[in-house]
Amino acid sequence: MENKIIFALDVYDHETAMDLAKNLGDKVFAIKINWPIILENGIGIVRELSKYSRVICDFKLADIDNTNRMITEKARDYGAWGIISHAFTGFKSLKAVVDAASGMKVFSVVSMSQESYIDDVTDKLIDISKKAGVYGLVAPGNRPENLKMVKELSGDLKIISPGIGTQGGSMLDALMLGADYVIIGRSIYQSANPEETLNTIYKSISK
Ligand code: O7M
Repeated sequence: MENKIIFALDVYDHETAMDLAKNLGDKVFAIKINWPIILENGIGIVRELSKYSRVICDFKLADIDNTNRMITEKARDYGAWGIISHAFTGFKSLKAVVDAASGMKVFSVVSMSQESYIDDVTDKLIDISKKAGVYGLVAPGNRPENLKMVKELSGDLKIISPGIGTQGGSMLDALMLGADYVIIGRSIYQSANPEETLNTIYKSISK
């Protein structure tokens, strides 16, 4: 059960980030970074982290097509493996991400780990995600009904699931319900020994 974890590296500090990446990078499927680390360190951190793992830029793009395109091109130029976009801004915006990605994997958010207004339109968001040609969907690992519904409608798209550990979801349940990878942040990087925590998680899952 190796490499089913996407590690959410939501820290500010450069040294902490690089240490975590060096120690855990080859034991996870990818490292996901979000605005906190980029705002502190700049976009160059994508290239630095890419030495240790695939890097997914979780920018949750939610703008018009042109702005989405410009941001996607930057992530690609700095070596990101994947990028995450919202889908609720519509087909044109999402398609702009897919078109600009050229080789990067695009994931779209169709359901969140906390209740939100997109809950009402998850089926439509999956539909436009398919039409736009994304590689995968983001659906919550801590809301089984939502994840189940996304799995039923997802076809052959990959599913990545946050909400595990600190937010209450179980990795095993999420994988059983159809997640291809789970996204885990705090319960790893806030633990006393992140490497050991990761090993313990993998051991408990493989049983
Ligand atoms: O394990 P955590 O709770 O410390 O971190 C979860 C990560 O997943 C964190 O980076 C969030 O921004 C992200 N996330 C959610 O928690 N909920 C969502 O609905 C969606 C995401 C996400 O990754 O979207 C791509």
